[in-house]
Amino acid sequence: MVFWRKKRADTSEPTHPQSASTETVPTNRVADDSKNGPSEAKGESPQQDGRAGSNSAESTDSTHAKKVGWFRGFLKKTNDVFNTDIRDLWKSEGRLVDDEFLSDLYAILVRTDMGPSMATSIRDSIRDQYRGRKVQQSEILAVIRERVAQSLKDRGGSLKLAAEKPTVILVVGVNGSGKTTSIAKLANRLTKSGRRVLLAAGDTFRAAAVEQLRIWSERIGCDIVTADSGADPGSVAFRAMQRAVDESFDVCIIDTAGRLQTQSHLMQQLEKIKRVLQKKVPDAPHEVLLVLDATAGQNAISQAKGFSEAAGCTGIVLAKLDGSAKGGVIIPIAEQFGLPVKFIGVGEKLDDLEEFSPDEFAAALFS
Ligand SMILES: Nc1nc2c(ncn2[C@@H]2O[C@H](COP(=O)(O)OP(=O)(O)OP(=O)(O)O)[C@@H](O)[C@H]2O)c(=O)[nH]1
Ligand SMILES: [Mg+2]
Repeated sequence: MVFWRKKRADTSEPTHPQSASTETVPTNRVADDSKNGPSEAKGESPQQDGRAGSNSAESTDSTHAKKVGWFRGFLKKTNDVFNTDIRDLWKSEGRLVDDEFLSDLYAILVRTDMGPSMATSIRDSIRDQYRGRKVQQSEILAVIRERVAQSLKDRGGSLKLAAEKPTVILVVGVNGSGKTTSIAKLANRLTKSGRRVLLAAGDTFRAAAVEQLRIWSERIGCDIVTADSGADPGSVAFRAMQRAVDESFDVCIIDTAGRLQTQSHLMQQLEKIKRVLQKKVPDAPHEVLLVLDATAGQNAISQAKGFSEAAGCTGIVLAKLDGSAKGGVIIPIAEQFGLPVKFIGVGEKLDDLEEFSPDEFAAALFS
C-alpha cells in the first residue's frame, strides 16, 4: 500500500523522518513499573512476572541473539513442549518411527496449538521420510523447525506510517482480545519515539471503556478524544480526525468496541467509522489492526479469520502471548490469515509490546 497524498498547508510540525510510505517503529522496551495497566478501570491487578529483558538500554540496540533470548522467555511454555516433551519421546539413542511414535508426536505438536493442519503436515512428512527407521531427535527437530520456519517466512511486518501525517490506525477485534491495552502500548511506543499521538475512545458501548483509555492516555502523556457512553462511535472518529488534522498529530489510534463477525450491524458500524475517517483523511485508515488473544485457541482464530476479512484488516497484533502455553498459535495465524503479525503483546504493562520477527520467533522456539 502506498500513502501518497497532497501535502497539507498547515503542517507546523516536521513530517515523518522518512519520506517513504512505510517505516519501522523502533523497539523501545523501557522498564517502568509506575506504568502498569489502568487496573482501577478494569478491576484487575497488573501482571508481576518479573520477566527479564525489559531493560531499555540493553534492548534498544538488541542484537538478533538478544531478541531470540527474550522471545524464548515469552515462549517458554511452548518451548518446553517442543524441547522437553519431544525429547522425552527418546528413551535411548535412536527411536523407531512407528504408529505409536507418530501418534505421540502428533499429540505433542497439537498441544503447542500450532493447529491440526500443521501438526498433521509435520507428522505426515516425518512418516513419509522415516517410517520403519530409527531416528535421532535432531533429525525430527530439524524437520519441525524447517516446516515452522517456512510457514512463518515473510509473516512479520512493521507498522505502516503514512507519508504525511496523521497516520490513522483503526483497532478492531472480538470482545476482550486486548484491543485497548494494545492501543495504549502502541501509543506509548510511538510517543517514546517522539511522535504526537491522539487516541480516540471509539468504544462508546461500555462506560468503563472510555475511562480505561483515558487513564492510559494520562499515563502515557498523550491526548485523547472521548464521548459519553452510547454516543455514535462515528462522531468520535470524526472529531478525532478533525483534531488530528487541525493540530498536526503524527498518529491517531481509534479504539473500537469488541464485536463478532456475525453481528452484522456492528460490522457495518466499522464500515461507517472508516467512511467518516476518510472524510478528513482520504487514504485513512492506514492500518486496520486486528487484535487476537493468543490464549483463545483454534476456535477464536477461525472466528477471527472471517472477522479479519470482513473488516479489511491490514495486520495482526497477537496479545497475551505471555502466560500462554499456546504460542504455537502464531503458526496457524501466519498460515491462515495471510496477514502480517505486526506486534505481539507479552504482558499487561505499557512496555509489553514487541515487534514480531519470524526469524527470531522460529529460532527461539527451538533453542
Ligand atoms: N497477560 C496479558 N494480558 C493482556 C495483554 N493484553 C491485554 N491483556 C489483558 O486482557 C484484558 C482485556 O484487555 P483489553 O485491552 O481491555 O481488551 P479489549 O479487547 O479492549 O476488551 P473489550 O473492549 O471489552 O472488547 C485486560 O485484563 C488486559 O490487561 C497481554 O499482552 N498480556
Ligand atoms: Mg477495549
